[in-house]
Amino acid sequence: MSSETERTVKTICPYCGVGCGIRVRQGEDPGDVQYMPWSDAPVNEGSICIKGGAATEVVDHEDRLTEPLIKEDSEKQSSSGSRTHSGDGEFREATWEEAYDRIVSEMRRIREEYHPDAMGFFGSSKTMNEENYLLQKLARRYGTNNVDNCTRMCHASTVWALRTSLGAGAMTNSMVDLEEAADVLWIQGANPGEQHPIANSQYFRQAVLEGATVIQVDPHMNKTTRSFDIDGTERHMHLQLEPGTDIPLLNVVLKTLLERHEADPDTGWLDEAFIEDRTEGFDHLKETLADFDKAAAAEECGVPLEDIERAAETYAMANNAAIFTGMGMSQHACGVDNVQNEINLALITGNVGRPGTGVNPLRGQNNVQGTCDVGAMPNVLPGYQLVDDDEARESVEDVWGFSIPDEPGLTNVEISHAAGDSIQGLYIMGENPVMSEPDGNRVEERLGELEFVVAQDIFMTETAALADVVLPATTWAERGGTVTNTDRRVQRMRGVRKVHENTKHDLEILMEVGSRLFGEAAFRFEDEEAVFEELRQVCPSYHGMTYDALGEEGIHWPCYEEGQEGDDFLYEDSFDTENGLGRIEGVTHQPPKEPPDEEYPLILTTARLEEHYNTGTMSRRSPTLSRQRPENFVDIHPKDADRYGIEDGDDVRVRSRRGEITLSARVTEDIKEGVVWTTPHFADASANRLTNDVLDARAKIPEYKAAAVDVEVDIESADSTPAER
Ligand SMILES: Nc1nc2c(c(=O)[nH]1)N[C@H]1C(S)=C(S)[C@@H](COP(=O)(O)OP(=O)(O)OC[C@H]3O[C@@H](n4cnc5c(=O)[nH]c(N)nc54)[C@H](O)[C@@H]3O)O[C@H]1N2
Ligand SMILES: Nc1nc2c(c(=O)[nH]1)N[C@H]1C(S)=C(S)[C@@H](COP(=O)(O)OP(=O)(O)OC[C@H]3O[C@@H](n4cnc5c(=O)[nH]c(N)nc54)[C@H](O)[C@@H]3O)O[C@H]1N2
Ligand code: SF4
Ligand SMILES: [Mo]
Repeated sequence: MSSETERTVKTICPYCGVGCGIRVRQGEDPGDVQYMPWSDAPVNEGSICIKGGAATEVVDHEDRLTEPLIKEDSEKQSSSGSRTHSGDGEFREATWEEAYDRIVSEMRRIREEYHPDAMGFFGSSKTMNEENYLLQKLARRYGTNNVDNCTRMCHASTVWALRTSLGAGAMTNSMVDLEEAADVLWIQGANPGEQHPIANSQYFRQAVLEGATVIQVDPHMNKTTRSFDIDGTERHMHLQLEPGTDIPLLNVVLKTLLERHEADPDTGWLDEAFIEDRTEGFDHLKETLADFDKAAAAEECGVPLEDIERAAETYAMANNAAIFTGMGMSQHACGVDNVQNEINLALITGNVGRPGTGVNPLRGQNNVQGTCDVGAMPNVLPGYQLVDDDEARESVEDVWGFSIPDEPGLTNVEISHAAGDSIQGLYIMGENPVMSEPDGNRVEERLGELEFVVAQDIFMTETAALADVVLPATTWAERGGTVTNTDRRVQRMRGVRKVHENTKHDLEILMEVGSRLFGEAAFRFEDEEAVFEELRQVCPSYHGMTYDALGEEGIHWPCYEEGQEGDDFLYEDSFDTENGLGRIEGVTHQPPKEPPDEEYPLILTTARLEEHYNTGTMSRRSPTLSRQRPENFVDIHPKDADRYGIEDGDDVRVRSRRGEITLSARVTEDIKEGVVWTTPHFADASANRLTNDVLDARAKIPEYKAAAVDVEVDIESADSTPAER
């Protein structure tokens, strides 16, 4: 029975970047919020993965933050003039007035006592475009470009390579055109079967059923591998390489194609016309590979040379071949070069600028694409306009009415590392760096050195626990705005009523903080649509979009003029680089920065599970999701397990130079010998207690995918000696 208090809205799943449409129904009780399918949603047409279906479970969770919180001790010390460190003291409930007062006075103090660059701001890819737009505007009005978001830990390297070599830091193609046109899907360092399940089932698997071949390059066997074991088809190859050997593997591919072309120029191993007309740098690639030893490289990758050659031939012979690239490529100290080598492969074979081709990062969070698009990064303003480009900066200043600092700021990991030194205050909206950044022990220690931390979240996270002020935000289901999915589709979210009266929408909080700090003009908006109206003025690729035009289908960017439909694929006639050419550049092997040695003989790599999500703040609280996988585990190869006397299910201690965790062992041939594999989802055995915080020099992304570790049976929790077992 329906009543006036019941409401159903069409919105977007809050988990991954696929951007599936769902409906949310609210009953008479505000906490009664339920998932319902949206059968003609543009991306997923009603299909949903386990997370989408369970998304509403956390909206009315008993752990929700419902009131602002302030740390007592830090409050007292601060009013007495002595400096405190975040993490000290107990929380007490506070009014919003008190919380805002404290934020405004501390942010002012830090600016006066130090410098605007002593504050850092973390945007959130779990929140809307409008909210991140306002957060980065707030940072810049404060006087700093120290603003970043989780893309830094995610696809920063991919974005760097794509932007430099092709023009835009986003998928070159879209899921629809890939499914329709691609005959080879080259999936390297991505596990869409678990991380982008609807993209995998709805688009990739469909392409395979219609004849496409999949080449998967991953050290781990996973649900993606198994999803292409389709009866009667032999169209799946898995190149199970050693972590961190993607450059040599792709160099074997590139060299194979150069050799085939030289021996037989008519077969079309390379696309000579495309190379000639649309690219630069081909000679550099040839020089780089002139003395390259394929057999030695294949050995280093741990993959038979013939398999790599066969994969190369399959890719080159496709009419249309599409590359998908994920964290296995991006999260390395050589992340930019990893992706550059994929770009090299696509360019020399002419696989860009048509449906079913390209280099396609499957973006992670529901709104990581949008958070970057709207400028929540230290080097760019909305629309990827560089902060150090005078003309671009001035055009944004004209709309904003204040000046913007012209030097790029610090990235989020750099901000954490500088905490207590050049950084004294941090405003965190919807991120959990204590668990998500590498070398979590160091991050926790550094953040503890800060004088002032605000955390704006829906739950008390491991990071919020260190804050001086915690602000309770509403969840995705309770508010409206726009998000941008992995294939650049900007879609509207719509909310039902608030579950907890005293929580506030992220946008409302930012408007209030901005207005109190800097006066009403720049930070007061009627609603989220009014923010979007300003956003599209300063973000060229969103310029032609309006809430009305977005409707229920959304629009792919770029959309420069009202009425324009947006593009399914990019670069049909030229690239968005300065000279319009795609940039080829040969790259050489850069092994992981922390190689295994006698003390730490195994390589640890970390990745994700279908049932859990990033730092688990939501998925660990969802009964449906946490039931499937209640705790963390580590995959270890049977031969390694034998050597260490480990049996399946044993508790083991995994140690790196930075920390240790205890978790249960899963003895399995899914992983290569010499490699162990675990996840960052669980607070009590977080992978990031172990990971190495070395960064890619350009994109500043951490090397989450390779660190040296050792394992041992946890004697205390083992109930028998190895001999008895
Ligand atoms: N269920 C679920 N879905 C998610 C998320 C989640 O936490 N859970 N998170 C979202 C986010 S933020 C993101 S960024 C995306 C990430 O989605 P993916 O890019 O798929 O990320 P991962 O699972 O971290 O890593 C992908 C694969 O890289 C492999 N790998 C590890 N080391 C290497 C290597 O050196 N070389 C190669 N070639 N492969 C390697 C891993 O074994 C893994 O299978 O997923 C999004 N979707
Ligand atoms: N070892 C290892 N570590 C990794 C990775 C890896 O592969 N291996 N992957 C990295 C990647 S790709 C990423 S993207 C990062 C993710 O790193 P984070 O972004 O730090 O992780 P999340 O768990 O997604 O944190 C999102 C936060 O937003 C909060 N939140 C949710 N909804 C809302 C809302 O509406 N408003 C507000 N204000 N808050 C909200 C959640 O409760 C949570 O605290 O982790 C990185 N860390
Ligand atoms: S594939 Fe991603 S967006 Fe779609 S339902 Fe699953 S988690 Fe949500
Ligand atoms: Mo991510």
